[in-house]
Amino acid sequence: MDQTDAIKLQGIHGSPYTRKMLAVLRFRRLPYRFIVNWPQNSDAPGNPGDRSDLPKPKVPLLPTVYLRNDAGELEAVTDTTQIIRRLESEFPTRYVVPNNPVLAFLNYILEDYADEWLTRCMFHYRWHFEPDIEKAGRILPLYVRVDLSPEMHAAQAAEFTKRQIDRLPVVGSNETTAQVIEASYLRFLQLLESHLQSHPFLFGHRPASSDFAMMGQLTCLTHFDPTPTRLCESLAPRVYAWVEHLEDLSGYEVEDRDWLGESDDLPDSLLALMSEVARTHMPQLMANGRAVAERKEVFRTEVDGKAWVQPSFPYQLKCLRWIQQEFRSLSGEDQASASAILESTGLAPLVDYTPGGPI
Ligand SMILES: N[C@@H](CCC(=O)N[C@@H](CS)C(=O)NCC(=O)O)C(=O)O
Repeated sequence: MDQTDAIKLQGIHGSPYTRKMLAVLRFRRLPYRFIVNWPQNSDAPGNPGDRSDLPKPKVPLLPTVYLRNDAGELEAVTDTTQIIRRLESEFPTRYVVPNNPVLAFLNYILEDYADEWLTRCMFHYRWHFEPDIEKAGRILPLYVRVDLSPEMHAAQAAEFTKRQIDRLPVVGSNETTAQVIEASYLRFLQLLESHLQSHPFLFGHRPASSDFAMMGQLTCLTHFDPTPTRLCESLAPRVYAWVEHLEDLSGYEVEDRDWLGESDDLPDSLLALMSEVARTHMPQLMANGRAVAERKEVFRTEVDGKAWVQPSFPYQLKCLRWIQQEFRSLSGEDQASASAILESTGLAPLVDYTPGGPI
């Protein structure tokens, strides 16, 4: 078996990152096998015993993708952003990273915003208001296994709901931040809606990894959880349709010239989305970076001019450093072009700031 064989991907329908990854595989026309539940659970329906030989990831996260390393051995790999980059280098068609390095860098920032900020909106709306809590608690355990007995279903719904609500503060949703998160979701919907009026995707006429990252979070926000779904239906009908559209783009034909051109002025609507990243994701990413570097367990800052407090999160310092590495890997000329865009959208501090010293 080699890399051209179907890629095994383990995940679950209620996981935004699983949906992001599946949509990328479909658009890229890479053959895959979607395994719901852990492969090691050999009693799960449709899960043959030989899957128990699959390697386990260092940190169990959804999705986990099984890929061959240079020695031909299967590895359990997590983190969709990195999996997507690895697949770009292994399969040379229907790329989802723009070929212009400056656009590729902007795409990286928007992907991080979706994966790390929009996911807060997702988790907050899913576990904050009663109708959303009730639906998620009742349905999500059945995504793992539909044939749970009524007793098991009731017990798992209660246990799962409690566990997720207890995790709300960990992802930064609390009484101080709730309104900031909700206002940012409304602005994001309106900004994306406005971009979609003249562009089918963020970077032109073909989808980029940041489109799929946003779509993944939106599968929950606009198509599962009742409160944010209602907001999307009334404020952003194009966004609602776009999410379904991105789910399966296997029949959507693309060419290199479908990316925004190098010489094109970037659309104002894309720049407005970048400014939104500067308004919300950037300040907390930087304050978190400082706190992790100084080994503080909690950080406080202002987001959109309002108080923000949450436990610090080492993974997000890595995210900040990865963004900065992407910037530094650009040529001098591309760095100058990217800097001009960062400057005009308020994002310049993102690459200038180095918590804990230079990389
Ligand atoms: N940055 C990771 C995040 C993946 C992630 O956090 N997945 C969630 C589910 S959506 C997860 O596995 N959480 C741990 C858990 O549910 O136990 C990625 O892009 O893949």
